[in-house]
Amino acid sequence: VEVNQLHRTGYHFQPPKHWINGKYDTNTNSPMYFNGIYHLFYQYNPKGAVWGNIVWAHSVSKDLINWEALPPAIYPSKPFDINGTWSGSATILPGNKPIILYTGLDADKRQIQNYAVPANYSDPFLREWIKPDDNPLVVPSQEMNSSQFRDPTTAWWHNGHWRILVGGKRKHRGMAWLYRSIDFKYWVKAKHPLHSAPETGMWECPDFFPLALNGRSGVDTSKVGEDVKHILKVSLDETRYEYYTLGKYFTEKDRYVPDNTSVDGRAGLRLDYGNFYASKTFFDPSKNRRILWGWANESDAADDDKAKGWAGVQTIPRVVWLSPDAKQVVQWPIKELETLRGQKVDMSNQNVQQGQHVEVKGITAAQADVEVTFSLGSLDKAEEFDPNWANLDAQTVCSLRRSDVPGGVGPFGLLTLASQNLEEFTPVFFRVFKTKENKHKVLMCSDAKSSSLRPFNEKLYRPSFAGFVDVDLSADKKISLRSLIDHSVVESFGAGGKTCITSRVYPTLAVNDAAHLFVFNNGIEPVTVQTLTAWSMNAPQQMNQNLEF
Ligand code: DQQ
Repeated sequence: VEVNQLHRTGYHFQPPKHWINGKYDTNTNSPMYFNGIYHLFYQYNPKGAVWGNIVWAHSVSKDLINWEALPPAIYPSKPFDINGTWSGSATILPGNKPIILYTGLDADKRQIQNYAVPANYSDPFLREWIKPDDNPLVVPSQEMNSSQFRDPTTAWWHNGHWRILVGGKRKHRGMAWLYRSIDFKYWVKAKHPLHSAPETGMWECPDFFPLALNGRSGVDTSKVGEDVKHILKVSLDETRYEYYTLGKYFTEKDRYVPDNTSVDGRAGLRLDYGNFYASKTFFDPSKNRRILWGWANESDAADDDKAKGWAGVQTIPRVVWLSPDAKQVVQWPIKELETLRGQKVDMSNQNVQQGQHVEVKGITAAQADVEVTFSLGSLDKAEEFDPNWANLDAQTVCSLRRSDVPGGVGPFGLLTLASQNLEEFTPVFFRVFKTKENKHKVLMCSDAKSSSLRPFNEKLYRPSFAGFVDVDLSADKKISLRSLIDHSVVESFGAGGKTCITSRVYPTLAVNDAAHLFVFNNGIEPVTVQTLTAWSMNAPQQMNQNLEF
């Protein structure tokens, strides 16, 4: 078992050690801020190595980095949730009163929407939650499939009514069912869903929120008006990826219409092009920001998870805001993460020629934070973007042009979790293409294919995750990359957070002190590492030392 613990993360949120004799499905339920404390609720199986028995595990923190585990907040106990307490969201009601909406599975295994409230509002940690007997609040209507109706959102208030979305599907159409209430108790289904899209299947964990058109500050979930744009994010059950659209929320009709630059379905934008699912955002009024949190489940087999006694990590919380052109969301790890930075090394004006890799020495490369800016002399040698690829997604293009395939401008980037002689490595890199219209197209990849020497016949998912990066390199010919490396997870942020990719990997050689970090270039055009700073990352502390438990 010792070997398997090599992949346990050092600074990402995982359920605490003394609870690890089971399988953890840490799909985010509902992050929330209340009276100086952040709460994370997550889906957790306390009983065994397979998915099931889902309860709402509960952890609290003062800084979103150092966590303390509390007893589960919600677990099956009443007729309206006896078969399961599934995902949901928190809302802070007027008078500073938190309330949770969650999906219960009743005796007939119907998915119904319930509420829970704190037993004692003056307990700073809100340890105990009550599920009143007037539950459920919302049941599936005749037209609905009662096993495809779940994951209520945070409520927003407008013009005398509270509103929530519940995820669902009709035939193969993904649905964001809309409900309204005056008193938060009596809910009425709106005639039309807020939004829906064909051929997307069940919409799990919908999230609907506004972002300011100017600046990076977050706004309350109920904010509407000309100075915000709305985002609708959904998690697709069948394909296990998420996408989001940006659009306009027409409050009179209670309809959301995505912008024409923003599409539903397979070609949609993603908050993260890697292993990232069931994400949720919340507004943090203490720091005026909107924070996004996702779940990165395992890429190994169920037997591996049983052997290591745990599965699933939370990504580092990210601040989200709108790009200046309002065409996408931009993300960056919360500032508080920097308190874990330890030993630091720098590199500057380092030239990297085709075929070269340069080691970044002096940090714990298995547990690190790296920020780098690459500068390119010219884009002239960029290889042509094959017109046959026009309908391929970025991931497929990356699998055709991996980090060891030489190019014109790029591939260049980082080799993370690399063994000394590169038997194993997870490259995170850019490749610049030229299109027929003489425009540049930038591909960012985080490729798990070469991440582990474990045989390919083993059930280890090693995808070449990738996304395009919407940047114009022609002006300053620079692009930045940040990677959070943590034993079995690499979370990367391209071009200041325009394209984000999380990979889960399981190296056999590149572990602990035997893991290395390199900068590399496999393109004809030389690349300069203008600046690079890398830090060893410390482990967070158990918070009860500071929090007087
Ligand atoms: N898992 C939950 C559901 C949600 C899905 C059950 C997301 O509520 O739809 O644990 O992973």
